Amino acid sequence: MKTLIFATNNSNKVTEVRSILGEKFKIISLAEAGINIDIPEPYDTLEENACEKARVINSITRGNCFAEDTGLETDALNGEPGVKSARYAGEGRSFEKNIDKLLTRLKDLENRKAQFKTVICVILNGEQTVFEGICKGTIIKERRGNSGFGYDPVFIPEGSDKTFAEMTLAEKNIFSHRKKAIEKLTTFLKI
Ligand code: ITT
Repeated sequence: MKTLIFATNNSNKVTEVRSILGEKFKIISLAEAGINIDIPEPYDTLEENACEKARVINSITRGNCFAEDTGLETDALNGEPGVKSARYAGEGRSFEKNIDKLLTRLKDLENRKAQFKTVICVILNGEQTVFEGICKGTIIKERRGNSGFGYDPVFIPEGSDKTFAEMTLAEKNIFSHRKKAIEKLTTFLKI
């Protein structure tokens, strides 16, 4: 079985990607690789940040790896929180405070359309390639559900009436931005 290091400190992402890949290939998280660093996300685009994370880990391990950067983009707020999704309400990176801020900013606005966008950057034998996955949907006014992470309790994907937080992982994977990006990665890796 092929193995790849997943350059993330977000254990929810690791769980989701493993559930998407099944037995196709083995993911090694940073914790499992014994790497304990806060990977920088200094740029204004998801692609640049995903590639920065992958490059940092590639330069430490000298091995094949991938990273992803994900953002929630709302129409009414011109793409906010976007690339700042993790730190929307400040450096504490609190999922709860981020949702509170989003709901406050969208209060009284009629257009609730939004999309999740995941950009994956893989470095294979020193070469960098990028893939994207998008999931369109709407932001509801109050939280529903306890599964998932981040903005899942307020996001309903197109084609469903449940929030991501009301779904099992398998259900989320039917719609998910991350699933779409990972499928492109597996096609590229021919596995
Ligand atoms: P790494 O950089 O270590 O991978 P992170 O949590 O900082 O972890 P991002 O920079 O991609 O990852 O942050 C995106 C934020 O967007 C994340 O912290 C969540 O709040 C949110 N997010 C990402 N994917 C999500 C998903 O599938 N469902 C809900 N919220 C999500």
